[in-house]
Amino acid sequence: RGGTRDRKPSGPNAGTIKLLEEMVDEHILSDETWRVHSYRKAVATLRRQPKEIKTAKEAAALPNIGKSLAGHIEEIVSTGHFRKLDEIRREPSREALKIFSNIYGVGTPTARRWVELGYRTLDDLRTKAKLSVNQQVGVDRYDDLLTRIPRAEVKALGDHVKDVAAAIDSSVELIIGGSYRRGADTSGDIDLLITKDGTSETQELVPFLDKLVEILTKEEFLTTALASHRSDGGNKWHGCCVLPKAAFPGPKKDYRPIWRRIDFLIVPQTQIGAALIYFTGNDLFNRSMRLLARKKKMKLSHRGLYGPGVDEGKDERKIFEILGVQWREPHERWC
Ligand code: DCP
Ligand code: MG
Ligand code: MN
Repeated sequence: RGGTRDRKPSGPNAGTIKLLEEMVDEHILSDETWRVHSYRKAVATLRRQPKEIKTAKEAAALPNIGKSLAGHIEEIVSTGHFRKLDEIRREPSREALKIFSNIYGVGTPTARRWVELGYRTLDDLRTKAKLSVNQQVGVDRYDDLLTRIPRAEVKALGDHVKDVAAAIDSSVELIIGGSYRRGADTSGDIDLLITKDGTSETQELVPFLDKLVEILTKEEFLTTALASHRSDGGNKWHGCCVLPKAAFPGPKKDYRPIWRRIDFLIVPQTQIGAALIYFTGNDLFNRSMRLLARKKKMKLSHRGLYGPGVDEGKDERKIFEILGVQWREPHERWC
């Protein structure tokens, strides 16, 4: 979201790549899927070039760069500008489309519909639009939910939940997954996996999750629950939380009560290995692991790895082994 990238542009073509990637974001907003793909492929090619690509001719000779894109590359290098990008950005209502599509729980189709209905500001949405519960939170907490969470705060939030959890049931284990487990400096949200020794059914952990949410809500750590469209059978809880001032990992004068997105996921111990793989990601890494499983006539899900004579959910390392993939530490799973 918000045009975040895996890697900052670098190398001899960094300037060109930066503008092409900005155009990718504009094409995503306009739903120009085909252009999104062709620009991304061109960027990947440019990243691999050891020298600066200056002319359309040079560019067109490279793989995955067509004639018109090659022309744009020459324009960017020779003028420092990308006219088509400037034009798109000057379109009236472009700004509104950008703001709306950055709202938590709002996709580009909804953003576009609102723009077509004549809405231009968050205030327009507050007063005129029909908002779902999630969208209401997204609008009310627009800035909070767009702010990345520093690693130290993810840890502090996780530690707080762990303290409360231990008071309910000391044998329950909580693991922070997602981008935090991959070692990210900042995260978009907090993904907490909850498991317990000796459990084999999700149901066994439901009362614990209920209790945890109840207490954390009562003490106003959890500020709202959010509806989810991809929850299967009450094993997940989505919502927002706020770090208590006492737990703030910096000078207290810098403390602001910022709403953060938090996800809880209960996992029986028999599935924790597969769940850890899934909820550590990233999504591209997951996709390639699932693809590999299918190639080997197996099926990998967040519950386990299954196939003829194969049924492994508990052990993360064993799943790698059975798939024949060399073990990768979580911080090596960015793709
Ligand atoms: N995931 C996935 N496919 C999706 C969504 C999620 O495989 N479409 C998996 C991989 C993610 C994990 O779930 O790493 C957690 O999802 P998040 O959306 O929280 O993503 P991250 O934690 O990786 O990044 P962020 O820092 O933005 O939260
Ligand atoms: Mg996350
Ligand atoms: Mn998440």
